[in-house]
Amino acid sequence: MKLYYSPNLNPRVAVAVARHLGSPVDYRRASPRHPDHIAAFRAINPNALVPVLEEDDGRRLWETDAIACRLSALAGSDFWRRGDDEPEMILWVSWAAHHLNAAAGTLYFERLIRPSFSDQAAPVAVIAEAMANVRTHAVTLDAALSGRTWLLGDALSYADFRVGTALPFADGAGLPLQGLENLARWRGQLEAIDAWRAPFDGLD
Ligand SMILES: N[C@@H](CCC(=O)N[C@@H](CS)C(=O)NCC(=O)O)C(=O)O
Repeated sequence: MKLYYSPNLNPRVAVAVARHLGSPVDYRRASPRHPDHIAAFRAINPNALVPVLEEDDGRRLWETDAIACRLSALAGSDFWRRGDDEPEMILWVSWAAHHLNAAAGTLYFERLIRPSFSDQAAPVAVIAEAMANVRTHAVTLDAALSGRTWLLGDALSYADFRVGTALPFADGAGLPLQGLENLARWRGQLEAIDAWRAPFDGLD
């Protein structure tokens, strides 16, 4: 089973999930958007993006959430919750995609990725809107974490990894997280997990 990845936002989460679960994957570093690779990579993922999980029977999954769901099932783990806790986990996975990570992803792109291929300054209005949105969603997250160890209560779940997607890049992307104590405490808990803090250790 192969996991195609790059060091960026979403594949970082997929690699962290595989490491956390001890999944028996062969990690394959990829540059799907490189002009020399994009056409060939579209045969692996028509979106030319990573992560992609390729199973030994040739089945492929793209999308970080689908990969986390599959790896958790293969590991026999409840990291991807089933049963009564599943709707609340999906709440956070969906909220992260549509709200927090959408806004944080804009800052990640404009401040960390754009400078690697363009010397044009990031658009001021885009940055201002993303900053305001990240702050709003970070305050929501901080309040939700009050009195809870992890997002679903006492035990870590995929919701924590998915909502935390942008946190490893928070300093470089300038995410406005100041003064949010519950969020800071939870971020520290994530950082204490080897698979989260250093998912690429020992990989190319
Ligand atoms: N919705 C997809 C997004 C995947 C995506 O945007 N991947 C980006 C990195 S964050 C990518 O492959 N960029 C090219 C690269 O990293 O080389 C997911 O959640 O997995």
